Amino acid sequence: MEKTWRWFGPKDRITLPMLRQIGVEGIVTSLHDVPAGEVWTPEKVDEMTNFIAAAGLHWSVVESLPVSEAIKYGGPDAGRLIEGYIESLASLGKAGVKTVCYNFMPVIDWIRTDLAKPWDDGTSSLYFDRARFAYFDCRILERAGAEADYTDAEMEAVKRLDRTITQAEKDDLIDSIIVKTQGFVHGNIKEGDKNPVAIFRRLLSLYDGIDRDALRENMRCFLSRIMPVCEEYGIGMCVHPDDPPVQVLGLPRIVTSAGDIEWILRAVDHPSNGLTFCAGSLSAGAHNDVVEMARRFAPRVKFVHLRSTEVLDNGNFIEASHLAGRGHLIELTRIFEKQGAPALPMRIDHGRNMLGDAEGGYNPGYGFYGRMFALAQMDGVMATVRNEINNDLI
Ligand code: DNO
Repeated sequence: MEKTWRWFGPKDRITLPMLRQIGVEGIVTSLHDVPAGEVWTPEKVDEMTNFIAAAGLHWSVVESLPVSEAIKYGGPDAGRLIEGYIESLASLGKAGVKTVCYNFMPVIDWIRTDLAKPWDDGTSSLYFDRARFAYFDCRILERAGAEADYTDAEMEAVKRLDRTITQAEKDDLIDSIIVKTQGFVHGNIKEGDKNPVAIFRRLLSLYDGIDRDALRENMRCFLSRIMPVCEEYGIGMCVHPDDPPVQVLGLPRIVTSAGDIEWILRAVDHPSNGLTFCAGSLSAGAHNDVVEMARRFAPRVKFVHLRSTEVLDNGNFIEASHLAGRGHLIELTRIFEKQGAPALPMRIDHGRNMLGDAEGGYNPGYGFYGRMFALAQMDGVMATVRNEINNDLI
């Protein structure tokens, strides 16, 4: 696999020369200053390509070229927005940037309730706590019918939390769930937005009446329309699984399981319609056997996110060490290394906060030392696996 790194553009405190020093080979980025839904012009794309090339690296993967909400819920603007998406893909194709990661999650991208859950060793990591999420849904968002989506034990925990939670803790929960994790991934809500809960409620209402089938149809339509430009430039689209891979907040989610992925790959059965194998997202669902899924979908995988989780008995999940947990990254490395050339781009996803990462002002999950540490671990795994392959040991 090619060692890539998610870099947030020229304003990122982690610079390209720093990345070269730690062995990064390719860059994963987006045009973070272009608002979601606007066309990526050839000039803007070239500017980024040249900036990266000047540092002796190359733009390996786009993460993400965001899909506007109206495309997902099938609003009146969908046709025009898909045309714009096609233009952006053409700009990328002309510049030779040919792997494009995107997701099809309605309203909210990845979800965590805690951004710095302490570990015994003094580091911290992201965490998802079902009871705290239920609290947000039932008592802060006050979504109609929300209680029905949670177990009795979870609702008991919500009542207990209600007796002790302070306003500051509520604000922190809102911030973690719908603000801090969203803005930097081209999400709907950004830091500084006034009354994020009200904005969020309005966004949820756009999906009234849109169920899984309707969302699937809109995805099929989107993919069918963009395949010709992908074919023309040899672009591989790779959908990112839903994180966590479950239904949330009454919204349909359609990239949660092997069955969902199979549906997408068959709905538009074209080699350009592929998958981002995010082991972290997939492993957070106890229903997913990540190794089996990697074997099954490997031929259509175009990009790999190396991250692992541990799911607890109550369904909560924590980001595990990259060498442990349900992600089984060592086995995945064997599967993806055996694919041979061209090397699949992989990036370390979400490191632990360590050695000052927590105070570094980084986007949640994207500190420097934690990711560098995990990259070194996985680099060692990759070297070991390549040695096994080259010497016919596996
Ligand atoms: C979070 C990420 C996701 C991912 C997008 C891809 O850390 O894994 O936000 O980048 O969903 O579109």
